[in-house]
Amino acid sequence: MAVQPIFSDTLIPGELKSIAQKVLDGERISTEDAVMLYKHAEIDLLGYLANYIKTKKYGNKIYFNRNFHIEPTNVCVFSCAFCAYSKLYKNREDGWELTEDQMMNIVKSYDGKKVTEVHIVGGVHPKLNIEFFANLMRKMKAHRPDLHIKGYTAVELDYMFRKAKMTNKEGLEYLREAGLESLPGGGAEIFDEAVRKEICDDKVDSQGWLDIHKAAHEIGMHSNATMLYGHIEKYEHRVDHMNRLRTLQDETGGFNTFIPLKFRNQDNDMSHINESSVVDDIKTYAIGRIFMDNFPHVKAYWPMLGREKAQLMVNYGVDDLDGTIDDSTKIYSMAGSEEQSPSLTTEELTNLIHATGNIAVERDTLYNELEVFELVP
Ligand code: V47
Ligand code: SF4
Repeated sequence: MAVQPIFSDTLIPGELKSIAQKVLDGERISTEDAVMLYKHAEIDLLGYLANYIKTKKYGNKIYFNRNFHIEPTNVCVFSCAFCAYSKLYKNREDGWELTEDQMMNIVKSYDGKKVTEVHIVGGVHPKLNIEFFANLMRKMKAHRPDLHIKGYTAVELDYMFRKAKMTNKEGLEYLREAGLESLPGGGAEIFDEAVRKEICDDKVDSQGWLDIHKAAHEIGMHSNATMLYGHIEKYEHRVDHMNRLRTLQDETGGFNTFIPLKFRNQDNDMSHINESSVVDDIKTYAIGRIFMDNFPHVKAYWPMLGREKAQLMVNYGVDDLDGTIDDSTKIYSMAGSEEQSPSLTTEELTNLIHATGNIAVERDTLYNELEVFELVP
């Protein structure tokens, strides 16, 4: 049954009203519509629409998982202008390269703990090859078969596969045999070629990123997709980025989650650029939910956004806050996030969700529901 128009002309100009009606009728909005929403819609309207979609899908559930990160190294052959993480940036001293034993000790430190996912992500070290990471994952799986390995951005994979002279499919199948189960969404940044040239010229290009995710989906692996926003890009570039992802998702259906990543400006070559306002953050999450109609989930990654803004985004279409993290990532603290030691116990994370008036639901990486934490009146 079609939803009746609820917006009066006096409150909302005609063009916005017809976009809003499309959303309420479950129709896809165009790229022009999305730019129009960015430029002219109030956040109240965006919140209403994004939450309408979110609530229709998931009611008042907000998902989280119990996870930790392993960051094998911050040595990186690339030189993204926004990166505060790479050791090679201005020859900073505080670099690390973890050995296989050190990484296995991290995994072992979770023995007996209820974590379901390890997220492996790091710099692109010239000496660490596909064989190294395959051996590492074999050992992890032998030690803890139930731990889902979500690992390696398309940037890391592209470099590994080229060095190993493997096609994307061959490389992914090889890593899957070793234990890799899904791909994180990093490295997408902004697909527009001119913007990409300015901010991360030397790593995998936009088509290369999309090709790796497509190859993963074709062999049955799921993945996520990020968008780094709030730097030199324009609204049109964000919409183009989302459109390239939406188009691939129409073809493969392999993406789980869209994750807008707010650019943080500390200690990198783009520090002169102001960070986005909270209004812009809200618009980006809400329009992400509205435009990406074939993406099941929209995630506010709290270590980057900060826990209070992540709570706010739950009212703007977000249904997932990622995980407990356990102080195991440095990417955002080094770039200036207010979360300097990101770690939440399950109780803290469920309390944070309950405080927004929603039910907290623990999920695994593929969004199977594991436990429901009801609101206590
Ligand atoms: O690709 C780097 C971003 C990403 C900065 O798939 C920055 O579940 C903001 O993709 N300001 C890597 N962002 C992390 C990532 C991720 C994180 C959490 C969950 C998932 C998932 C994926 O971090 C990079 C880049 O876009 N990044 N520097 C910065 N200064
Ligand atoms: Fe390397 Fe990733 Fe930093 Fe780019 S964002 S320099 S690929 S660690």
